[in-house]
Amino acid sequence: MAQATTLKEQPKTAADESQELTDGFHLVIDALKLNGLDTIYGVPGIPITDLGRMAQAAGIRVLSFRHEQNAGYAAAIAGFLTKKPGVCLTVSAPGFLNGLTALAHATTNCYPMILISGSSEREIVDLQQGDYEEMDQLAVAKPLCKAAFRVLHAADIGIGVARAIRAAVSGRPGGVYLDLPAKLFGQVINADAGKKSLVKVIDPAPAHIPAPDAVKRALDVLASAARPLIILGKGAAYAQADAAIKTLVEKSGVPFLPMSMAKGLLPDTHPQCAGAARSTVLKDSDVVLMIGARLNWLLSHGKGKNWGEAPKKFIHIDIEPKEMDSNVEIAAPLVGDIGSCVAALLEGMGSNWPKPPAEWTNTVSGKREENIAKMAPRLMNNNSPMDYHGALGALRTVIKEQPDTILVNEGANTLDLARGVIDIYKPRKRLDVGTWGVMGVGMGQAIAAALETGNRVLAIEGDSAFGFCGMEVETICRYNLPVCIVVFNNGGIYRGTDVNAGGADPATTVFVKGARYDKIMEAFGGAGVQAETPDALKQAVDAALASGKPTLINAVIDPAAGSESGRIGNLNPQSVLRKK
Ligand SMILES: Cc1ncc(C[n+]2csc(CCOP(=O)(O)OP(=O)(O)O)c2C)c(N)n1
Ligand SMILES: [Mg+2]
Repeated sequence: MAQATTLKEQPKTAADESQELTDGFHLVIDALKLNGLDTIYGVPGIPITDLGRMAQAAGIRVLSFRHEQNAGYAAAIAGFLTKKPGVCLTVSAPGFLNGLTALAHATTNCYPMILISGSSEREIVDLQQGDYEEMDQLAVAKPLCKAAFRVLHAADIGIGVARAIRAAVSGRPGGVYLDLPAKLFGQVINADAGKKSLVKVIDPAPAHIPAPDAVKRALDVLASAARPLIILGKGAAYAQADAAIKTLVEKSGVPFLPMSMAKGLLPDTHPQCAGAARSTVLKDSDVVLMIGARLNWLLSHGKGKNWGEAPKKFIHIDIEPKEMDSNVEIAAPLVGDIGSCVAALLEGMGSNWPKPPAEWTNTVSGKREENIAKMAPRLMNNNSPMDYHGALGALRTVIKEQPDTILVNEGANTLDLARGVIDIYKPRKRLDVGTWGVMGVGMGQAIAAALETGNRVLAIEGDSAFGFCGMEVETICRYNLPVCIVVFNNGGIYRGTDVNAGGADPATTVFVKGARYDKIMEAFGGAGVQAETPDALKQAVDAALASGKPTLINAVIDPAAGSESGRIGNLNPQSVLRKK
């Protein structure tokens, strides 16, 4: 390892130094650039303010947020959208902790992300002598991410960044922590040695080719099905194997059910889409091919009453072997990357793969048409104040007319109902709360989506959800991003009608009545609109998307329209002592 020293120990002239020396700041920037990491989301402060400035000067896009958590969510979703690790940069202790929720969220959702955080003096931190923002950040991060590294010598920055990148994107992607102590940035080494120390990560996410006998087993199980089903998860969306997945679904003729963020891999209006017949296909299918979806709580763990009495056989495609049998027996595990697995299945299917029995596919499409017809009139109401269906009916038309728009969505009723109502037509055009159902991802995701794709963004936000990240409207205005936010303002969490049973304080789930979220956007030079009917809402969103100007629409929703916890009220524990 090259000897690292500080600048003042070098008996050289300034001219010599600038020609021959480099330092920790520049090596971090060079290492990121060498690996194509050209965007940083973060919040400046000691010890990383100059790193951000220098990175910006070196041509890296450095987006400054108002809170690290939002910067972290931006980095996480940038990872999902690009298959490159999204980078979040934070200051020590409190900034680091603010970013950590997003890192854990990235890991849970299998998004590649690197949280780079400055940290305080190791010697003082480890002796617990009370340094500025003292914290053993590496130890704190470790259990919450896929991998965690610390770099102590400038000559190791290249390797440290390379390890972080490979850990984030290879195998099952996830969050990686990279700890850079303040002292590292000023460490000086010979520029030539510095250059040689950088590592370009070759083939950061190597293909995992599935074993031929596993492919054959999977196809045998699929061929044996009378009532097959394909479930597409957000892993399938992440894989960017869109054409192969579409071919597999269409060639097999099997009904498919997209998980929330897999919507649009094939259009929700595709004749094989079983989104509107979810309960039927879960209950009555006999063979289920899972592609990049996990049998976690979102799929009732693959058992119980939602899955019906009929015995199931699962074929499971996942890059992580440990995922197999996590909840139920997997009849045909297919371990590999999704692109390789789908390609292998397609090859094995040959050219005349039999379609599933018409009795099954007709049952599924019959149910789907019935449910769509049932919902249709509710989506066309023009009530004021609006209910969810009226407002979402208008927004559904917006996405139908402008399917390249990226939809960001969070809330409870605002999330669950929008997921069902709004059809998505293209891959990776719906971004939401993910596996944890976390509130506050909206603005970070909207910012990263606009930045990474150049597309228009429509963020549909519950008023509570928006409150977790609302200050980033300033960020949206500052970078002049084409983001239109619609706040579904029902005056509360789930509903705005709750009453405190014990005193004068407001109930725990209600907010200020008649709040004007649109004024927040106006404060920073964006457009603010109050919309009281679905027609007015549609008009305002159309105008916002046409102008590309940051816009916030306060959509007035009937406070009594929602239900407790949206669609997952059953998860609330109940007191046996309280009659509801
Ligand atoms: C970080 C975090 N904190 C708290 C929650 C609990 N929670 C679930 S949904 C929700 C807000 C729902 O209200 P809103 O966004 O206004 O949607 P609505 O149902 O009113 O349309 C909250 C606080 C959560 N999911 N994530
Ligand atoms: Mg609400």
